[in-house]
Amino acid sequence: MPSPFRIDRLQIRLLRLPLVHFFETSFGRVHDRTFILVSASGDGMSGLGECVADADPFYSAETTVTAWHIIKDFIAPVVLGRTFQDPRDVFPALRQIRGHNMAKAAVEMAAWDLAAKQQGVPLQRLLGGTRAWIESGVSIGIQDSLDQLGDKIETERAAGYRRFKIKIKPGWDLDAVEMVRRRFGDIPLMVDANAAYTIDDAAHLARLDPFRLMMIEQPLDYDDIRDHARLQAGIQTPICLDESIHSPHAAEDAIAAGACRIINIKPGRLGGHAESIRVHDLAARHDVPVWHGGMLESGVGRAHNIHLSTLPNFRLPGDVAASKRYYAPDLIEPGIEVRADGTIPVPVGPGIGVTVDWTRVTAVTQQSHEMRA
Ligand code: OSB
Ligand code: MG
Repeated sequence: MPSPFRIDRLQIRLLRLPLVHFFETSFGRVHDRTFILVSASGDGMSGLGECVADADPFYSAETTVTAWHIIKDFIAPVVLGRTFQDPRDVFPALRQIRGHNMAKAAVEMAAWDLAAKQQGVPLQRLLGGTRAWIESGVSIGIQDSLDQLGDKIETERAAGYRRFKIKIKPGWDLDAVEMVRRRFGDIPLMVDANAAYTIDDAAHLARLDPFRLMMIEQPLDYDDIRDHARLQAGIQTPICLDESIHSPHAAEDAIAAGACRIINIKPGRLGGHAESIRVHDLAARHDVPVWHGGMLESGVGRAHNIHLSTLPNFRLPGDVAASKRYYAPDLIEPGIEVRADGTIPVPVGPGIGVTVDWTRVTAVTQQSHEMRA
């Protein structure tokens, strides 16, 4: 049962970490990630949250700079010195601030970690998750050649991953999928377009149907529901929405409209764990499976994602994979590892249950700001 906790100190740090391998989506290629790490303290303990906003407003409207501003000037004054009965009360307390879900989520998730640490229980216990492990899949970016894509899939298959997602865009779609099916047969395969198409591409996207993909993720615009419903009516491949699902309300609209058959949950996009649980529960009531997305998180955000992924309607392998695919070294020691059977064990310590390498954090910190009640 939740017990009250007070936040009397917030620290935000701007970090920059180089990626092990570049990551390319339909909106561009990145070689490193800049993000904000939030530390929320109370009663001598601290919780951590990671803000998934990027340096550029390409996946979402938020950026590291907007999130820094919103956390410092608007979220901190609301949460500092305040006693919360339950971490579920943090998101509603920020209701006056419109949007900025990624900024809110970073603070909200730090509050969940703090609350779980104060109670001495793993975060999954507070979230209502039960499984001791999660099923892991990989998201593979657009490569320089189809051969390079094939080789990447080969490597990830050998590592045991249970589902393969490839990024697509106009000009890198049918040929890529055809190559994967020819080279790897009937592996669990899906594609993610990150909003690269329009409804005028419906006939083109229908040509993916014969490849029996698990799903196509976010083919159309980031805030669209209506055209996704029209597209879904005309293709067999199930549509999964990512960018469009920014709230439980949006999820309800999407399900009601028939715009998707599967939902990708990212707590950063939704405003934190509490809102993610609401979307998870809503989807379960409609028999819509969910899976956990990823935002190239460091070990801190990754650990949060693992705990959330243990709720029962996370029925498909997610994008939560091993640290070493992204950062070497990661901010946590040891990093998140995937077992040979493609599963990741849930960290068992209090809170997110991972050990942060503070020397490493300090080495990659570009800016830091502390706020007290
Ligand atoms: O659309 O799921 C996405 C990464 C950055 C921004 C958006 C997305 C992604 C990924 C990578 O697909 C998921 C991961 O491996 O963390
Ligand atoms: Mg996506």
